Amino acid sequence: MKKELVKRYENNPILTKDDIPYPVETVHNAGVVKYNGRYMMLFRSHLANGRSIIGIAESDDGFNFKARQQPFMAPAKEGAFAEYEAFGVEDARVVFLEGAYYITYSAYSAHGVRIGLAKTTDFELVERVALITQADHRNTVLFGEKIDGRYVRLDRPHSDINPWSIWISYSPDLIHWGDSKVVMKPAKYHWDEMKIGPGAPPVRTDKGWLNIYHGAFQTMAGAVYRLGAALHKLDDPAVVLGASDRWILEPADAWERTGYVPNVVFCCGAVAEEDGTVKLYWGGADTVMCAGTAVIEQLVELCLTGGREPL
Ligand code: BMA
Repeated sequence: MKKELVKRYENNPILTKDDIPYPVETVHNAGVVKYNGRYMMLFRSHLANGRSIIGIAESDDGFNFKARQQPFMAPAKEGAFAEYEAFGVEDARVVFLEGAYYITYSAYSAHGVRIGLAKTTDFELVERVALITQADHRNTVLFGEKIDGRYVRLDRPHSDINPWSIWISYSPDLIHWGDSKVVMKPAKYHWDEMKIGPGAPPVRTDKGWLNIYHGAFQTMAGAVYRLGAALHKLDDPAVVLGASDRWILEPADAWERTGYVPNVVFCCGAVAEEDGTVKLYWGGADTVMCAGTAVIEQLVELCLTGGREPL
């Protein structure tokens, strides 16, 4: 029998548009973090105009979520952010860092897509901090601690010469970023050959930072989005210690295979538990939210077994 690396929760999908108290078309690509022992989920929803907002749902067990009455983030109405969020806010990742919860999200506008950084301490008030990339960047995840005195992020710029790869950047203040360097590229004729991008904020393990990333493969029926795993060196995450040759999750359930965008599993959140497991959260077909559990040690071993060169 094929080894199941990610065990799907038996009652998937865990959140759908029918659970949301205001009109939305989809519920997907959510960042999840623990706050005061509870799980906070920041999920993306398409509105019926095709643009996205971010809602919030809460849970005691990480599987049964209840959405709040009001959205959490909608495009800013004034100031510098309004111009760059006019087409919507998408795919939030959230990480606890030095006493606050930082949210990186995609800000869409006529100028392209760039990354916004927002902050909350109570999941009631959310404060915009800065726009931290130019266009065309998406999928930016912050590490939950400073490394060698600097803040660190993985991100995913795009260019024709070097399509959709994973880069690393550093910052003294979370606002100004630089020293950027490519760390992982799509692999030729591999399940992730079309594009790759960071998924959940990296999970700290004793052997390295576990990076759950997404990869896309172009087929005659469109792209298939799957999840993979890579391990980055703890004190120098620009070094990829190993990357799994095989995917760890692919679209299989009916709600992952059909929906707003068919054949997509897309991860923006992972919560490491004290028992050595990690809860993974992914959008199914850009339509619903799903969850599953994996054993961290198994994912780490898979990365270290390697088989896929990072560059
Ligand atoms: C990517 C992003 C994600 C989405 C995925 C599949 O390019 O737009 O938000 O989940 O495509 O449609």
